[in-house]
Formats: sequence, C-alpha cells, structure tokens
Amino acid sequence: MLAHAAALGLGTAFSRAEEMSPCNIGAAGMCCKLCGMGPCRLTKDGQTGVCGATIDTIQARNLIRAIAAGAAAHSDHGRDMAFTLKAVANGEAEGYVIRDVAKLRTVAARYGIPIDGRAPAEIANDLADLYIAQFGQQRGEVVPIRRAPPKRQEVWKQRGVVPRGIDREVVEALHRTHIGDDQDAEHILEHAIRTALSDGWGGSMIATDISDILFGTPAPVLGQANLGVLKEDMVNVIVHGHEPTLSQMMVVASQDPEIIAYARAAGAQGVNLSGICCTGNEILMRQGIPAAGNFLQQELAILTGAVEAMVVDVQCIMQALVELASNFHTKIITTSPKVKIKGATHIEFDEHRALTVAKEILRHAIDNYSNRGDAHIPPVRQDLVPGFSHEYINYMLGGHYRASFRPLNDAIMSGRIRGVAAIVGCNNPRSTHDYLHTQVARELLRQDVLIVQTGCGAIAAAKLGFLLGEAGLTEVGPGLREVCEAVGMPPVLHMGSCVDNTRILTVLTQMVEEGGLGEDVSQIPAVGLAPEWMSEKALSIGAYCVASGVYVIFGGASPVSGMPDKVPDSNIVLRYISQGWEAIYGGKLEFINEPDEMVRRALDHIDRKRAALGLPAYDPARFGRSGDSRILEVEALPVAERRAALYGVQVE
Ligand code: XCC
Ligand code: SF4
Repeated sequence: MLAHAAALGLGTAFSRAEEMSPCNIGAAGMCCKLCGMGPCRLTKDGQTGVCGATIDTIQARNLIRAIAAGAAAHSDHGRDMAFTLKAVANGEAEGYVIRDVAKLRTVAARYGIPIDGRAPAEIANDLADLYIAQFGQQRGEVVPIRRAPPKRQEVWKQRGVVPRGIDREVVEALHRTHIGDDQDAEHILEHAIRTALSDGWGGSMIATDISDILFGTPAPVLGQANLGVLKEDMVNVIVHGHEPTLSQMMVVASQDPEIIAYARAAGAQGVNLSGICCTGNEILMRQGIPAAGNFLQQELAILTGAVEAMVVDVQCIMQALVELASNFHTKIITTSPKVKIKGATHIEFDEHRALTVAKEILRHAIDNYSNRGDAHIPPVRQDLVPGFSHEYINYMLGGHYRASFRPLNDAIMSGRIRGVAAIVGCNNPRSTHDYLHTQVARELLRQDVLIVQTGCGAIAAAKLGFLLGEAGLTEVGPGLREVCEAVGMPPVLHMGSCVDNTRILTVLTQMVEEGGLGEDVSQIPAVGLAPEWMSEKALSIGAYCVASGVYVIFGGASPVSGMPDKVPDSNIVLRYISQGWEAIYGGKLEFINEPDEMVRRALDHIDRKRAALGLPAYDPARFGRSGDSRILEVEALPVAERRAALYGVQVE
C-alpha cells in the first residue's frame, strides 16, 4: 500500500515520520512550555528554566500531563457509556437494550446494589447513577477499587493514592503542574499514579463493564483482519475510533433490510462494515465484524479507493485522513460532539436516536458508492478468534459448573506455562508497522509465555495468525502448546479494546484469588508490554499497571529520557519510575528500544518471580511430549511409515 501511495504521489504517516525528525529536546521531556516566561528548553546539565524549574521537575510535569490526558480520554469514554446506560435504563435510548443481564447483576451486586426481584432496568438505573457519580465524586474512594486484591488495596491506602473521584485526580494533575505549584518530581509522580489508577480502576473499568452490559460480554467468535476484508462489490463503511455506542448501532443498521435494499438499489451487494482501532475491536470481538486494520492502517484503507465512508468518533483519528480522502471519493464522517475535523462531513451522533443516525450515515455512504473509481484492495486477510473476556476464560478453563482459573494457575506453577505477558497498545510509524509487536510476541510464545492482547497490538498479532488455535501447534513452545491443545485455545488471547486492559487487571486479580501464585498481583510471573506505544492513553495504562504491581516495558523512545549523556541511574525521573516505583508498588516502568532486550528483560522478570514463589525453574525440555506432538511427528513421516505407525502394519 505504501508503494501504491508513492505511485500516486500521496504521503502517509510513514512518509511524514521520515520527513519529520522528532525534536530531540521535547522528545526527551526537557522542554517546558507551561508558562509565558518560556518555553524553556533545557540542554545543559544543571540548567534550569526561567522560573528555576529543574530538569527532573520538567520531565515529571510532562509525564503526568500526558498521563492525565490519557486518563481523561479513557474516562470520558467511560462517562459517556454511563450516560448511555442511564438512558437505556429509562427507555430513552433508541435501539439499545440491556443485552447481558447476568453481567449487570454481577457488577451491581458487587457494589451492594439490590438485585433480587428487581427488573434489569431498575438495577441498570442504580448502577448508572453510581457510575456517573464516580466522575464528580470529591471525597472517599472510587468504587471499582474494591475489586482489586485486598493486599493491593492496602498498598494504595498506605501511600494515599486511592483515587477520590475520577475528574478530581485529572484536574489536580493539571493544577499541580501549573507554573509555581508542585515542584518535587517524586511528589508529582505520586499523583501520576493516583491519576492513572482513576483510569484503570475507574473510568476504563466502568467503560468495559457497561459495554458488556449493553452489548454482551465477549466470547470467542470467528473474525478476519487486514485490508483484504474490504469488498469490491459492496459499499465499504469503516468505523474508526473508540466508543462502541456508535459502532454497535452501525452493525445493527448495516443489517437492516431497508438499508440492504437501499444498497442493492445503488448497485451494490450490500453494506460491508469493518473497523479500525478500538471501536473496530469492540465489534470484532462481539459480532465478528472484520477489522480492516490497526492504527497505522487508517490511511492505507483510504488508499484502496474502495471505502465509501470512514465514520469516526473519538481518539486516534489522524487529521491527515480528510486531505488524503480528497484524492478519492471517500467521505470522512465525524460524529462526536467533541470531535470535528475541518473538511469532514459532520453528522452528529446522539444515543437517544442512535439507530436513526446510524441509518442516515449509511445512506450517505451508499449514495457515494457510484462515485467509486479504481479500487486497489490488497488480497490479504487472516482469520482470527477474538473475544476472550475474563468471564469466558473462566468458563473455557473450568466449564460451566466449575468455571475457574485453576488450570491456568496450575500450568504456571508446574512450568508448562512460564508466565504471562500482556502485549498491548498502539502502532508507531517510527518503527516498521507491527514489527516490534510481532517480534516480541513471536519470541515470548517460543519461550512458553502465554500472551493476552488488546488494542492495536491484538490486530498486529491477528494478521500473523497468532489468534488461531492452529497457531498453538506451530508457533509456540512445547509446554504452552500442550495447554493450548488441551483447552483448545489460541496461544494469544484477544481481550478487547484499550479500555479493556481492565479485563487484564481482573484476570490478574482472579489469578491471585485462585491461589498458588502469591497474595498480590506483584508476585505473579507476568509482564506488560507496549512495544510501539504512541498515545498518552498508553502512558496512563502503563502507569496504572505499574501501580497494580506489574513490570511494564514500553518500546520505542522514552518521553522522559532526559539529558542524553547522563547514565540512566543519575536521571531522577527514570530512576524513580523504575526502582522507586518498584520499591513501593512492586511494578516498574521502563523504556527499552530493542525487541530482543525487551524479551530478555521480560523473561528475566518472569523467572525471578517464579523463583520468589518457590516454583520450579522453567525448563523447556520438561513438557511437550504429550498431546498432539506424537500425531505431528507421525504426520511428518512418508506415507508407508505413517501407515505403519498408525495401524501397526510392518514396513517391508
Ligand atoms: Fe490503537 Fe485503541 Fe493505541 Fe489508539 S490508543 S493506537 S492501541 S486504538 Ni488505545
Ligand atoms: Fe520555563 Fe518555568 Fe515557565 Fe516552564 S514554568 S516555561 S520552566 S519559566
């Protein structure tokens, strides 16, 4: 697709990344533009800003501001979901229903909301009120915190970092970093933890809960990924962004007989809906709607010339789309009252009349079908099986009557599975598309590490076929292969969108509750990786995972690398977010450029956690002689010998 772009003389994020070398002062977190006396760019050791701010203060302020923005984005998404739930509960949201009453009851009961003898709408109304209140709460503790392991909650309480209210922590992060406020790097970063926790154990967790309640808790479905999911003879509509309120209704509208007839009348076979980024993940894991790609494929999709409309809501939408689309017939349609792009068509989405708006958007796209010129759809797509919510993992491992995480814990304790890695987050055109994601995933699978994924990382792995059961037979180490064969699961579990990283927090909590892997998340042989991070949301995720006790490795450049000639240990901020946070939370945040080094440190961490738990050291030769391995050996034999092996017929 990049060659195609070059032939057409069109640029993409890849070519712009080449032309735009990053500012080395800003990239290292050494530029402060928080007041009109600056901006101050610190380039010499010991130098300060006009106000006297030191390099570590400036680095810390930059980092917490990024975390606050990321937490704000995720949490605002959660807020909108809570308002939608409230509207649905009160019969004011056209087209939506409460699809997962069981999850509604489980979640509500956890907070002491009465469920017995009550209609789903009544329970949903109370839960919506409780969740809406978390955003503006001034004192106390946000309620989802209670779902963390007790030991972990103790750590947070002792440090005084339990979020009081979601909005409050974000506002305080902004206040503290205004000129003349908090000027102690470690003190600033303490609040970064509190802000990030209000995302992970707050806004994002609320978003995940409500998406499941309204659209169904995911379970495995068959899907497809990559640009080859676009169709020559259909009206191609791509939903791109994050909030599933719109994308879910687009799914409904695209299957409406009236819309299908309208598309046929326009000469197409129907409407072919696909997704990009996390709103794509939401409908991929629930309805199996194909993913056209991840973040760095948004422009490539338009370059196919086969997309009638790209419908966007919030987050990760490149402004470049509009200019690029002007070379084709593609319409970029913005829908959120929060997001407009100059030159795009704006059709505002309103959850109260969602189905009507979704149909209107689709009619626009269908009307545009006759304007399509030459299409250039690359014939590449890959099957995948997404939809591994923690509820499903429980069921998958223990069955309906004995749903449990026991088999997973046992497999880790025996060493069949060496440990668990969550590989999440964005794409970044500063590296080859998907390269860091897939390099790291490949190697960890070989080392018997079970992988869970969300966001754009999941789609990167999907394109290589890692999200299929068959991948377990060829791509992974012997012990993990046995587990995948026995359970019938892929070695890489797609757990959803970026807000669904909270599902990973829940899984880790359940692993603790199940027993045998310590009493807190920080004891589990697990790591988190964001090999190609680029968004501020990723930094917030990283920080709340650290606060939850996880070793988090970010690939690519560090936004707080500081003075280039300084050894990392004399960089106050780098040392604090690594050793400092580890001493407090048992998790740490490190930026590592090189995939082999990421893998090495991840494995080293996993092995050290195994040793600390008194588990047997990982031994690749110990497992893998059972299950399908014998069959695979037999199948590799010449026909006559295969017969002999299978039926005992002697070979002459
Ligand atoms: Fe992808 Fe979630 Fe990153 Fe955006 S931020 S690029 S993972 S779509 Ni979550
Ligand atoms: Fe410069 Fe201080 Fe103003 Fe930042 S806050 S721009 S360091 S004077």
